[in-house]
Amino acid sequence: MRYTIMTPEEAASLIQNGQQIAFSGFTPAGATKSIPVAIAAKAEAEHAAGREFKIKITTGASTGDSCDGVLARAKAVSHRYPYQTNADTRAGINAGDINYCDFHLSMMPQYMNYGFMGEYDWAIVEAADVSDDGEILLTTSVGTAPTGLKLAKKVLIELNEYHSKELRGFHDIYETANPPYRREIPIYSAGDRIGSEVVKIDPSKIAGIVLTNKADEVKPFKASDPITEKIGYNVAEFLAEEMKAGRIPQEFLPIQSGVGNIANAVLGSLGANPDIPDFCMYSEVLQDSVINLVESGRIKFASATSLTVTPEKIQEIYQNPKFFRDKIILRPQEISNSPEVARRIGVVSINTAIEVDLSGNVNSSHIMGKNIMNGIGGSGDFTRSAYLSIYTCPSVAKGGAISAIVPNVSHCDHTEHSVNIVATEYGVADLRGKTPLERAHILIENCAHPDYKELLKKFLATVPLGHTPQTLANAYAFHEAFLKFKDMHKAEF
Ligand code: 0RQ
Repeated sequence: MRYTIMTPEEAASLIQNGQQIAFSGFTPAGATKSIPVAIAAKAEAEHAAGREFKIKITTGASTGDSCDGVLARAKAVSHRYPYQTNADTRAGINAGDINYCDFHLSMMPQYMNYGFMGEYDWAIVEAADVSDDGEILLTTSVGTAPTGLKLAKKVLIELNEYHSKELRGFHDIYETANPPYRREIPIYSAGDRIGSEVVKIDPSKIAGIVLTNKADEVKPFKASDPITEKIGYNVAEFLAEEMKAGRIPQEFLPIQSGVGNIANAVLGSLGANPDIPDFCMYSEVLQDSVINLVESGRIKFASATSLTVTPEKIQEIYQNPKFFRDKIILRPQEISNSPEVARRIGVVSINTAIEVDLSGNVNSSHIMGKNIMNGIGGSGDFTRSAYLSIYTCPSVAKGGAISAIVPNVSHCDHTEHSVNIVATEYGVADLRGKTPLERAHILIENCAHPDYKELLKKFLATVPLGHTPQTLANAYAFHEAFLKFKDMHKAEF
């Protein structure tokens, strides 16, 4: 190999205070796991010596604890874009120590390309293989890695032998030109391949390679519980009814599904519903449930930007690459999440809400209007362009002290104009074509927890006449009650 093999510490010694780095990784598949640990140690040593040391970080989405976690704990991060799920990073953001900016994930590579993010000193990327002429075989995610590799002045690679070289053929690397030269993205069905199997860069940019052997830090799923199972069942029944009514074609439509336990349960229910035909995914993240359904033949094809699966599942894929290679495609996130493609192929989007208000506005990212949870992720990329946009959530959080159906969302990610369907364990609210007041009644009747129905109706009774059932004086009465008494039941109007 023509490249310099180095230790993580030698790689970290190249990184300077204030530099901007594009790391690979998406929820947290394909994230680097050795160099960031060494950068964090360097930061701690620099701080101990009384010197400043912080870096700016862009990733595809969340990374694992060996990237986001260690760097946050070492206070080594000045800026972080665009989505995270790490508890220490979240705490750093909410304490004002880390400057965070939350983007629609499809926009991240584009903002990098447009120059909106400034210059990239480094791309630090995990690979399964690197050729002497600069062909890089990515691992379990694509995310923003191709863009980072293109834009960065210098590149460091973690060559991770945990990942099989059989991944060749899973990726479809395609980059869009910047306007005014951009053409359509020529994807007309979820399985269309339009790019190359590898990322190609100038090999002279590769400053070094660190050899590793580490699994992705994908957390195991919580066992599904009766509430997530009921939400999944409700969504699957609703989609089956839509098909019977002729509003979804007999061929069915590609599904996008968010991350987490609810999303996993919804997919399990779709797979188990005999009235739903075998289907495709045009999504951003593929979790364990998708792999199970690919194996059983219920999912015919799955397109995404990351394979966020547990070590057991990735080993199943590596043991049978031939079976999976023509059923799974990993794309850059501006392609996996492209609103243009989602609108064209008619994606049914299913994402998770933190809270939904009586008009149908959805908050996916903030707690009590103030603290970030994770970020908007790709939910907005799909919701706004979906054939049918669905939001799911349990009707209450924190043991019932918080109602997910509130008079007014404390932060708005997806407006009433883009949200079609809301499903909780109690039922489904179909908001299509309904007035704001009709939506309020349907959400209370079909989705709210029985303990909150009367309170929500009481709120509605206080609103003055107008197009939207809202009153500024009481809009946040539920949230105020939680902040004051730790219980939304104590809301007063
Ligand atoms: O808190 O962890 O302390 O128990 O939020 O909630 O119910 O376990 O659900 O893991 O699916 O996460 C929206 C955050 C849901 C996630 C969100 C608390 C609750 C719990 C987690 P604990 P659950 P999930 C694809 C699409 C945005 C991005 C997106 C998300 C914790 O799905 O980040 O959709 N989505 N991207 O107790 C206070 C409320 C609450 C609340 C829940 N109303 N108030 N706390 N919680 N509701 C993925 C990507 O784009 C990469």
